[in-house]
Amino acid sequence: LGLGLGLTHGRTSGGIKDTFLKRCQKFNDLNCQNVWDAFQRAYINRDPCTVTTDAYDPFIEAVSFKSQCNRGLLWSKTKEVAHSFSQKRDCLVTLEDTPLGAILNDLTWCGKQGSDETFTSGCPGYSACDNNTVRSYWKRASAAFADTACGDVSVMLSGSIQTPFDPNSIFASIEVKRLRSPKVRRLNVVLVVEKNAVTNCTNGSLKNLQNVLDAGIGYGCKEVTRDQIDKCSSDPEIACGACW
Ligand code: DVN
Repeated sequence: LGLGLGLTHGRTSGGIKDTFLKRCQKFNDLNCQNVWDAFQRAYINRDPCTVTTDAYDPFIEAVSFKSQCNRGLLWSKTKEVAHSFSQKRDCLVTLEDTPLGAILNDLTWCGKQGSDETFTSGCPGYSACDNNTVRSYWKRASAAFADTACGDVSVMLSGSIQTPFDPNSIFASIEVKRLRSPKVRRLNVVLVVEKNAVTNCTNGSLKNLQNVLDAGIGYGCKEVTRDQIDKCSSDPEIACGACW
């Protein structure tokens, strides 16, 4: 295993570049070699704990975004259910359905001082340091995605935890702050309640969410079961607006 793949020293730079380019090429309007070059410039030859969100600005610019009026779907602690819905129905779009999210979803990468390579193992863990190469990327990409939101925005939160609106999440600390009235009209919380639900739309953290929303942005919350979401994902006859 790993023979010929350059894995001996934790290097799979061929591997991640191939994955990156393959994913990128699905988006026809991108010059993927330029996009890869801009991406690499953020972290190459740097200590992997010193990559700031700003370092990704040139990459973000190279991958321009369409705005997502009335279709933006944010999520927090609901990664799997949010994507299972957005991948089947085109009425809601997550960051991971756009190039910035799709190209890097589930990948790990970092650089090293004195090297021009991309490493995919031996990188510091997500919470190991503030300016973590991968975490800084998701913060920056999430900010860019939230900036494109307009009209009605949806967010799937989890009813299986005590604090569905977690102040430490990217949703709370980055995305919500960038939703501005009047461009964004309303935030609709879809609180995903499974059999093990511990809370509902009266949850205290959701009160905090309403309090931090920009004045003028409307708010709604609905408790929706996983079954309802799955039914709607798999039945295109159900109008999206009637899903919940
Ligand atoms: O709205 C979404 C989307 O736009 C996104 O980029 O930001 C929002 C989701 O971020 P969030 O609000 O912080 O939600 P989560 O569920 O707390 O974390 C999101 C993701 O960050 C996780 O799914 C993790 O990705 P992974 O490991 O499944 O590829 C990652 N993450 C968070 N904490 C982590 C972590 N990865 C590793 N270790 C951790 N401690």
